[in-house]
Amino acid sequence: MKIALAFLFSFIACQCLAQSNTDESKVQPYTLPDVLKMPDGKRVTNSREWQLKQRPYIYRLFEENQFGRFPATKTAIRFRVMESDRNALDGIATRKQVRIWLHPSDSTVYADVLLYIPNNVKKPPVFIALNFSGNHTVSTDKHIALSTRWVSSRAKGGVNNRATEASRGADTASWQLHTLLQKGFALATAYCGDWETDTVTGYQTGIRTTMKDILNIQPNEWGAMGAWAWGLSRIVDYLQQDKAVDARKIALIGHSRLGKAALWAGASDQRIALVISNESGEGGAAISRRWYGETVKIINNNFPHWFGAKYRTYGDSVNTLPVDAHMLLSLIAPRPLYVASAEDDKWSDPKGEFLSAFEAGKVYALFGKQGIETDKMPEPNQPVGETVRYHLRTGRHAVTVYDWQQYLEFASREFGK
Ligand code: GTR
Repeated sequence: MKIALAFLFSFIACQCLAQSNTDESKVQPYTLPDVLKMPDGKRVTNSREWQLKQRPYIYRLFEENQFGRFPATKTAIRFRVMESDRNALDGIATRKQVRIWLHPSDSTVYADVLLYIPNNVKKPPVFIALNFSGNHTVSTDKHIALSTRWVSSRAKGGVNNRATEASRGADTASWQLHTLLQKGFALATAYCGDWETDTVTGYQTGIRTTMKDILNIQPNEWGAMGAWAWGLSRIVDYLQQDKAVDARKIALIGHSRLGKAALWAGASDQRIALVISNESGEGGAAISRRWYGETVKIINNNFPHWFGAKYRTYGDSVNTLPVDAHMLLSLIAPRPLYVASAEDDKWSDPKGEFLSAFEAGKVYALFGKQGIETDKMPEPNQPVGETVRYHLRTGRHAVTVYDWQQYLEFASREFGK
């Protein structure tokens, strides 16, 4: 009888986790892993213990259980400025299109970075970000090279999974390039598909295959999130030797799936000085243990190529996952972190994103930094917090003018501009 009941309950739990819930009253109580509890049972009491012991321990837990291994092998990238113009966008910025070759001998393995630098600021801070469908979607600037790679069939102007002239500027609303430049920031962006196209078989032609011998890692030891995060680190490599920008002030922003990749990049590469997660949801900023919106099971069913193999085994047993989103956010500490949600974007679980940002404050406190003051969810369009900041915007899943206003203000303050 007992066995039958246990079976019935676990069957019901499995069914639930395969479905999505957007009713807050159905969220069951859960216990988050204690981010400060060390493997020997003692609690971290200061920032030194965190940096030397706990941080590396938690980082490894994420490699083992969620993202897969992040290649530690260093590679010497080569790059060339393929095109530049000091008079771009009616003279307000310098545009550079830089090709980064990743492989020491195979010249077909490269990524293209589009860079805009405001002309009226000396060594500006720089936003870095991956884009969803090619650099040419970021601005209507007709000098941006059209990506020749595979693009999603949902990409505007795409024909047979390739960009066309009609794809130019398809995503300008998400970037607010002019405002960013006017506020004195540079932008460096690359197409996520330059590292790995976002399909189940994308790894076969992406860096997880082409770089496997160089990086000493097999394709199944990591996922697309890892490949994208690793790619962001290569953009940082490039920026570190471009004297036109201040590479000590790199702010990384990622939206949705690229927000998950941004958090993993920020955790993996501490040269990134500030991280912004825009509606990254499940596998990003949202607490997995809450049964709300997308679940571990759903995300791995729909996108089996995104994470490491072990993550796929937790679909029916999320409570046994040794990590949760608040621990991922904690890996950004003490660097400034902004987490944002949108009211209508229930799939990303706004409350779960808020609660993990709140929880991460415990680690920021070790450094004397203030996170979010209370665990009471703020009203829409009322940002809260200091070094960890959060807002719930009204509206849908997107990056909007409102979001950029907050991020630019935050980065200006944190970078002392
Ligand atoms: C959804 C996915 C989310 C989110 C989103 C996006 O289909 O379930 O995790 O990443 O895509 O990237 O827009």
